[in-house]
Amino acid sequence: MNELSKALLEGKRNAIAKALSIVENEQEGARELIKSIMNKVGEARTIGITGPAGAGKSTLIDKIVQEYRSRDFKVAILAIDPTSVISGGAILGDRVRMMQHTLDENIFIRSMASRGEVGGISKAVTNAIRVLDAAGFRRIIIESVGAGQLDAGIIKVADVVIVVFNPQTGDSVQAIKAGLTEIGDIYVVNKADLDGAEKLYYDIKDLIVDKSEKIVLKTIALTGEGIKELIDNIENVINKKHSNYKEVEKRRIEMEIIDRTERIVNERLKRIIQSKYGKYIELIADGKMDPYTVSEIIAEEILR
Ligand SMILES: Nc1nc2c(ncn2[C@@H]2O[C@H](COP(=O)(O)OP(=O)(O)O)[C@@H](O)[C@H]2O)c(=O)[nH]1
Ligand SMILES: [Mg+2]
Repeated sequence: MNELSKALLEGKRNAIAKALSIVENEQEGARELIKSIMNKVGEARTIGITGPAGAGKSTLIDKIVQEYRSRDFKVAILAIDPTSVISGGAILGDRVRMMQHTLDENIFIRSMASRGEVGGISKAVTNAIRVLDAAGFRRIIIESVGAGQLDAGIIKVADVVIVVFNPQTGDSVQAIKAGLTEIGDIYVVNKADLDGAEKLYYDIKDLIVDKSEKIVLKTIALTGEGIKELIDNIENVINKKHSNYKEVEKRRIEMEIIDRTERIVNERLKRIIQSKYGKYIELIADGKMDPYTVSEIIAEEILR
């Protein structure tokens, strides 16, 4: 085990930051790092928070972090920036930003650029979670804006998914469009202090798919109202999944391995076809063979 892994396991902040950069950019050393911490992970649980911009996710996360700290959890936040241009600070709530500058060793905040690539970001987030897990963080909050496909990739790595709405912007209609009513374990109608919150609450209850398992709550992130109940519900979901957590984890690892293997194989495949199968390409171009047959022949030969 090298210096970096050691310092990471001790929870040293600069080591955490460095390790996150390495895995985020798949830099040299990423493999060694992950390899050296794989037997030190498995305790952290992840909470994905998504929903339209302006719903109050960052404000809510400020309060969630405070509540978790009062329950003595080490908490980390990964803020996924879908545009990748805004700096990290801009998408985080004020309180969290302030907390980052306090000396609380038990809070760690990081923003990650998504670069608009679904596979890339889920891989980076998966490894970032491992890094934070190894550093001793037990709850990891992932904030991302509810933006369709990209979001779905991020959500797959979360143990609990929270979808946040607010009554100001006709969220219920937007929610269906973005598929947000399918992915949550917990739905939060935030800004319950504003007009329309009650109506939105019932709308969401109607809209969500698979109602039996779903929880709908109201919060006022500004004042912290409803936060304790929210955390209680998050912990309930975590405990329910906990009994067969290994199975949950195995399914995720399976997806991760398929994704990584696919990439390696695709790269090789391209080169093999370009170097070895030019004759078939010509035959197709000359109208002497068809692409279906050629692809099957090539696949048979390569996989044999
Ligand atoms: N009235 C009211 N405003 C809120 C509440 N929660 C957040 N806001 C405000 O909504 C705006 C967007 O909040 P933010 O947390 O940045 O939303 P995000 O884009 O989902 O992260 C900010 O001006 C917040 O102060 C709430 O419970 N009630
Ligand atoms: Mg935000």
